[in-house]
Amino acid sequence: MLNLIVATGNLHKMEEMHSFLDGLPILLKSMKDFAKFPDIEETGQTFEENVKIKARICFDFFKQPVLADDSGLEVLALDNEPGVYSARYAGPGANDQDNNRFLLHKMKGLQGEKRKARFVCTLCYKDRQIEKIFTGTTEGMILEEYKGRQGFGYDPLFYIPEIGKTYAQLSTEQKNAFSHRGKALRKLVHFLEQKRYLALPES
Ligand code: ITT
Repeated sequence: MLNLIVATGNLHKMEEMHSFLDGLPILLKSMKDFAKFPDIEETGQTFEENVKIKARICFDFFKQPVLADDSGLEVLALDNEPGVYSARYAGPGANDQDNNRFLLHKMKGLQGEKRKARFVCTLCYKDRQIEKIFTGTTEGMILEEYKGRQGFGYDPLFYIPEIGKTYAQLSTEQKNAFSHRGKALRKLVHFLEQKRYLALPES
């Protein structure tokens, strides 16, 4: 069994990871399951810089294998905003609703192709020997109105033309099948299997 501490305070990310990794020999805990956990400041300019900061601080604190996730939305017509600022787009302390409203405001008047966006998820697995990055992206469009009630963050505005639904109209399992996070997690699992970290005990 691989014991993995996830360097996140975002319970929605945890739920998606739990659902994706269900049935594999991985015991997943959020760092917030522990009485003490490190305070992490995301000072990077890119998803990759930030995910490494999270993984390194968490690994140095717990000295156990860790997984970190840095993710966000990039809108083409907004020069890839909100990007690494996705969690705090409307300002410090902003919640999902504030951020969605602010995004709609910034995109007012933009039509058609100008509403193209993509979600990016960068994961970092780190243990004593290995530090490895996995990235997944999903292309979509930003709607002018909310659709769906599931998920979190920008999910009700992120529409995937391929399936005619927003992320928020999908169950966790369905979202994982299409999402940026699901794609990055698939690469992580493939890597861990190749390294035989997920080898089942011989019977
Ligand atoms: P941790 O740093 O503790 O993991 P966080 O929510 O602050 O949690 P990030 O810094 O990676 O995480 O910011 C990610 C933000 O991007 C998140 O708060 C959402 O606003 C957005 N986001 C990322 N993945 C998303 C998804 O699957 N659906 C909707 N919004 C998402």
